[in-house]
Amino acid sequence: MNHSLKPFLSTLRRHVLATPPIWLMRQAGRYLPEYRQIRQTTESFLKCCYTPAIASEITLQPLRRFDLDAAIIFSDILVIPDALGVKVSFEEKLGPQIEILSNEIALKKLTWNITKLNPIYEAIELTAKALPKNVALIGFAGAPWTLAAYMLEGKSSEQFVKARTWAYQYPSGFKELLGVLEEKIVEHLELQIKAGCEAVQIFDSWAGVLNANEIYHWSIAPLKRIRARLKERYPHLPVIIFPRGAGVHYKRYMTECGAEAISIDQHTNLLDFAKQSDCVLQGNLDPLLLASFLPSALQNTESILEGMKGKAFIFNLGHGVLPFTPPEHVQTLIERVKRAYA
Ligand code: 1CP
Repeated sequence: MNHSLKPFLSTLRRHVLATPPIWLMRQAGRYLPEYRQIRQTTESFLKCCYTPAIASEITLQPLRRFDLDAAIIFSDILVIPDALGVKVSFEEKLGPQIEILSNEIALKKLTWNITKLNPIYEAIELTAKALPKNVALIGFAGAPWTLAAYMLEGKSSEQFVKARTWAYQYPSGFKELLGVLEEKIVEHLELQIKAGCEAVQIFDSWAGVLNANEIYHWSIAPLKRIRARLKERYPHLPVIIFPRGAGVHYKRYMTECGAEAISIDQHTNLLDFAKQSDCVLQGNLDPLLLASFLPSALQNTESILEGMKGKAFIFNLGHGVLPFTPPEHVQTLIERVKRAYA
């Protein structure tokens, strides 16, 4: 075993460590008062993402408080539509607002301005230099379906009815859109890796709204192609996929996509899944328990730790840290995981 590897990266190579590494999706963000303060004094959320010193500072904030094994660069999945010339804004309470691609003609008008994303790569370079030596840096992107869903719906939605309907109304346009996004995602991930990211995670946050046929063609197959393409240039760089809400289809992601690890949401039974899994798993404490009732969160944590003992496993939540989570709860959770099998 390579003892110089950071614990998070070692686990991604399937080494079983005495203590599982831990990081949390959305570990930087609104539950931290120091983040809220920067947001108040910066004109917009995107301005935070596109100012290297600010994005790097926000990425590092949770590491100053907590003993985490990885940092995820502070950015957003919607920077790709933004660099495609689509209007994207983030409104307090409403969440992201995206200019809708009305039809196939609008698709032809997309232009790709990768230079818009340069500040993100600069933020990665700054952060890589400043990280504690045992902490790994994660880059990320949204998956084609999740990005298409926002671009066709214009905002968040429970079922993404408009987006799915568009896909059937304009099948060739939809296929073309997924293809364009696939290209741009690969390019964005490669540039993040080049800038210093040591692993990448691909978020298919809305995989769960798709039916069995759609989930294969719109989510599993594109993720498989993206993973294969990253391997051509960066054969040893680990990829984590997060098909949130994939339920019974999780297994298929695991066997078909070729990713090193799969992140499991809180609706899937992690311990059952682990019995039939042969890749590294990440997850899956319910973020609501962490926010609302620490004793139950710790109980859930105990059973995860017990069930995943002896496996290559990364502790995380089933989805992002909720904005109303007390930072002390996060502190207690991390301390508990750090003495997992003591
Ligand atoms: O006003 C604010 O401060 C904006 C809140 C916020 C933050 C802190 C948004 C808007 N994005 C982010 C950062 C972010 N987004 C990170 C980096 C921080 C970290 O993880 O520590 C990451 C990895 C994301 C990824 C992201 N953005 C996803 C995938 C993960 C997931 O939550 O499923 C998605 C779906 C988005 C879209 C988005 N951006 C912002 C919000 C509130 C949302 C979700 C809206 C929705 O529910 O549809």
